[in-house]
Amino acid sequence: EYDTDHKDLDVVIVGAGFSGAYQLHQLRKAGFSVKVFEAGSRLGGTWYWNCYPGARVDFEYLVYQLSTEEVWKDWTWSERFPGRDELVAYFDHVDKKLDLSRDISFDTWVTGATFDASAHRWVVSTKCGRTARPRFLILCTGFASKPLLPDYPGLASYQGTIHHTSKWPQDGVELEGKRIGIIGTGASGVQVIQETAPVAAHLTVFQRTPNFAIPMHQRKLTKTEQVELREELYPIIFRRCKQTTSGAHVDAFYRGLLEMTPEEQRLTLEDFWERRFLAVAAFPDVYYDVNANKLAYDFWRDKVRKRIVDPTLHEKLAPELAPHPVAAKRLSLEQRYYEVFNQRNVTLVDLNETPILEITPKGIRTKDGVEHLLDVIVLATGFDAVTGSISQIDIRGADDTPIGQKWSDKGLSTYLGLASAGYPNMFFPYGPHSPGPLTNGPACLVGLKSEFQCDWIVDCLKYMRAHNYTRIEATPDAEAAWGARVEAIAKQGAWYRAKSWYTGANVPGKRVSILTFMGGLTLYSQLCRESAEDGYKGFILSHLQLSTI
Ligand code: NA7
Repeated sequence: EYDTDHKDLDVVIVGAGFSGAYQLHQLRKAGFSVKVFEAGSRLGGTWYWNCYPGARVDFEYLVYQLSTEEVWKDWTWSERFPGRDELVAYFDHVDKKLDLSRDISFDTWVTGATFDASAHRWVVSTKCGRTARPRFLILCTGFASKPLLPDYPGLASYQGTIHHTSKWPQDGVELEGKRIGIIGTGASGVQVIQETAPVAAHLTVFQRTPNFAIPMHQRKLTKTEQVELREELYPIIFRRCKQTTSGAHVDAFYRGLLEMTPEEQRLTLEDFWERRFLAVAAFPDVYYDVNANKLAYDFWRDKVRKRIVDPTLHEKLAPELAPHPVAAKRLSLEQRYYEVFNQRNVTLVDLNETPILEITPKGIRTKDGVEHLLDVIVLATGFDAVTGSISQIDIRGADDTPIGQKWSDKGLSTYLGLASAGYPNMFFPYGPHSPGPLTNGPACLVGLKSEFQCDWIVDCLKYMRAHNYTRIEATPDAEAAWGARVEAIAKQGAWYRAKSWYTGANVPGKRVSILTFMGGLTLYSQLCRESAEDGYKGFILSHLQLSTI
């Protein structure tokens, strides 16, 4: 039984965060009929779900927004790095300006999609029973929508309050005066630790690997920045975002550290630490050369140690030797994170010395026999990132293989980080093998000259409409070549030398391979454009009638 409304749809989009919202707007403008299925109750994607205390974007407001003029013209940000509530309010503004909600079905979790090769349509099913048969399926599911939950014994017996950061209750959790335990010190952990420490009766941080966090330099925006500079500056900034490797308005990379004299190194590192983008990771050789990486690490370690009063904590939070190279994991930005550990109500438990044995009804028991009594446990344990967002949906292509199975049996394979062979008429902006998760998200999705993903997809669909094509599918050869390119770029850097979500090594049992295109946005957009200009080279396009003969 198909929803009559949705019978002849051109496109179903899954997810209504930045990519889903923008994709919907652009496709509608191009005359396609589109519906969005969104699991949350409101627009915002990751910003709807991640409502834990302290959640905040770690890209600057200037670039972390849509460059669509009707949206930015009358929106005023308050802080340099906006918090979650401000981002959700921004999405309400986006919704109002672009009139998106009328085509979005909220509280609608997509369970599966199967490609009907006889009709060149997807059959999409949802938990609430809604179905649709669109020509195209666009997965705007983000890179962090499948939480990674630890499987400690006794988890179900815990009688206090326990939540993963990305599944935090929308109406909040009482934290004031509570004994709080936080497992995980990634980006989410750092933020929730900073926010919780001032209000907790006691905070226990369970750390496995120290975070190499760098200063956020957060501040309120001035009136001039908010209003007067907007008209003048934004168009320049947005144009600039399309020309940098990171999709931010400033070049992510400066000169190599090893090209400088020791004095120059020191002055430059100090300067970047105090005010610039990426701080110690802003130098290209940090990614490729162990000596440059060590210089950056030593500088970071010495800076951080100065902020921690108890010398026994130095080795835990900023060890003498780096446990993995700087920037092999995604950098986190902090605001007084290290000072938290100078507070009397905060304890750090090093899980390498005393691993967690079990969760008890009252708290967490570690290997030294201590039972840490806790009213609230926060699981800041991250995600089955990038591929997990897609493979958690039962997506079956032309030969009925679930995409998760294809990727776990044969390894991750995509073409241009946008499509996968065997899954026709399906695209995934901001997904596996694309630069998305490593760059400024909105810039990766929005292109002024159709360089980037969502606009590239709109152009592709327009091209197909103009030529009466009804099916597009990446070829296995193009996919193999893309995979080899993504792998070769990644191997030049340090990413395989840390266990992180960049490679899937953070998820027990997950096949380890680079999940993200590490070559930067400029190269990526050039390669996507070349395929399009060559009649979508690497894809096979066909007509329904021809293929059914
Ligand atoms: P991350 O960055 O993957 O961090 C997860 C943290 O949780 C990290 O410190 C992990 O330690 C720790 N972890 C994970 N599983 C366990 C178990 N079983 N026991 C103890 N500790 C554990 O996720 P975030 O949510 O912080 O950030 C994800 C991205 O979202 C981030 O990069 C931003 O781009 C936004 P580990 O380091 O693996 O030893």
